[in-house]
Parts: sequence; C-alpha cells; structure tokens
Amino acid sequence: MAIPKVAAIHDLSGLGKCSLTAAIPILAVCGVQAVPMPTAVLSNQTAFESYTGADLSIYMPMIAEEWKKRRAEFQGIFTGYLSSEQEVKWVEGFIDEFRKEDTLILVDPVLGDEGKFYRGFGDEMCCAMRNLCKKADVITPNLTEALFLLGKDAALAEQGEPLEIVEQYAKELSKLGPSTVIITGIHQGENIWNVGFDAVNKECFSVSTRKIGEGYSGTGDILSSVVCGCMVRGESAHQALEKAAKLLEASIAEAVEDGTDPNEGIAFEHHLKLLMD
Ligand code: PXL
Repeated sequence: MAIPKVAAIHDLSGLGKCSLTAAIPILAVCGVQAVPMPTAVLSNQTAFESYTGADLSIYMPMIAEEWKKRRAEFQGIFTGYLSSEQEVKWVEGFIDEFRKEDTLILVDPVLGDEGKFYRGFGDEMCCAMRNLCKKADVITPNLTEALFLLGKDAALAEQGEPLEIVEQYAKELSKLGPSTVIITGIHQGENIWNVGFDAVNKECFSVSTRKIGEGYSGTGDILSSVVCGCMVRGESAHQALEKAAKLLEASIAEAVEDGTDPNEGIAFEHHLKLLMD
C-alpha cells in the first residue's frame, strides 16, 4: 500500500515536544507521511516563561498553492495549535479545497487547559475553533476545551466531571458535525480518563491511564497524533485511543523517573515501538 499522506497544520516549536515535533515522528512510526504546514516557528512552546519566533501565516497560502500544483492528495488533514482566528478561518478554506471523499479530518481544538485559556486565546478564538470543529470527522478536545466549545464554565474542568456527564458533552459536541469526539484528561481519583463517542455506531468508549507526575507539555498533541496515525491506517477510534494511552503512560512514567521539567515534555521517543503493530 502506498504511504498515506497527512497534511499536518501545526507550529514547529523547538523545545516542548508538542505540535509538529510530536506529530512528525508519531505519524511516521504509524506508517503515515506527515506533510508539515508549519504555522509558526517558535523557540519553544508558549508555557515556558518566554519565547520567540516567527509567524508563518503569510506563507501558508503559498505553500498550499504549490501543493495544488503538485496535485498533492491527502488521506488526512490534522490541525492543532493555531495562532489566530484568521489562521483558523484559513484552515477551514484549506480543508474545503483539499478534502477528498476518503480524507480523515482531525481537529485538535487547542484552546487551553486546567480550566483556563492558553496565553493569547479567548472567546473569539473559541468561536473560530467551534466553526473549524464543524468541518472535522474527529475532534480531540481536553475537558477544558470541551467546556469552552460547549459554552459552559470551564472552571468545572478543575474538579474533574463525572464520566457520564463527559459522555453527554461528547454527544453534544458530535452534533457540531464530527462523527468521533474524544474528550481527554478527565481526572478521577488515581486515574485520568479519556472519553470517546462514536456517533455512527452510537457508542461511547473510555480508556484510562494512571495519574502520575504533573501536567506535561505536549501530551494532548501526542494523543491526537496517535489517534490520527492509527485511524488513517485503518484502526477504530477506540483502538487508536488505547494505543495513545499506552504510549502516554510509558512516556510519562519515564519523564517522572528522569525528573524532567513538565515544560520539556515526555520521553515518548523511547516508546514509539508501542505504535508499530
Ligand atoms: O501543546 C499545545 C501547544 C502547541 N503549540 C504551542 C503551544 C502549546 C501549548 O501551550 O504553546 C506553541
């Protein structure tokens, strides 16, 4: 089988093992080619105390134009952290232009965590992301992002909502359009749960990992990259989520053992082999 291609629309951050530095190796190990559309080049992800970088949004239309000339076809389009509402809007147009019948559209609606927006984001970005989610087949918000997208109080994420309620949230979000919704990072006692809803089979599924260490950079991006790679190669969302949880658990455990700064991300490189079968 020819190697499937996924247009991966994320930033390229030097330190922090998130966005493209997670997506490229993870898709590769799944047997999928990441075709990067870098939205920005940054020294590091934005949760470090400072960062520098260059916004590449003016180049994105030119890159897309060249891809059109090459007649590039994608079996997946995968978006994550986007830096402005205009960029989100542009990505909608990119999806309209490049989507084929069999293209899996995965939108990770990166907006915030722990009940709060990330630096520079607010209600307008949330509104833009909600519109982008309407174009997706799969979305992977964390609980904070799910609450923002539903217009609910995101502070509820801090308490960790009961799983039955989160299943309801996943069902509500699927009404925006995506046939699969995976809500990640629900804290319950010793575990962190990820709750999915498959609107085609009308089935909920959930997968947990042991809660270890602190909130590490890039874990959401790693989860969505695994889901993207596994689903593009034909696995179900549930199977994909199981693999993502295994990779996260092993990689977080190693980061804890190494005493890694949470901003630096987790030791996923040593565990990519978990995705090989
Ligand atoms: O992991 C999400 C993410 C991706 N890219 C950048 C970020 C963040 C989260 O803070 O800052 C640049």
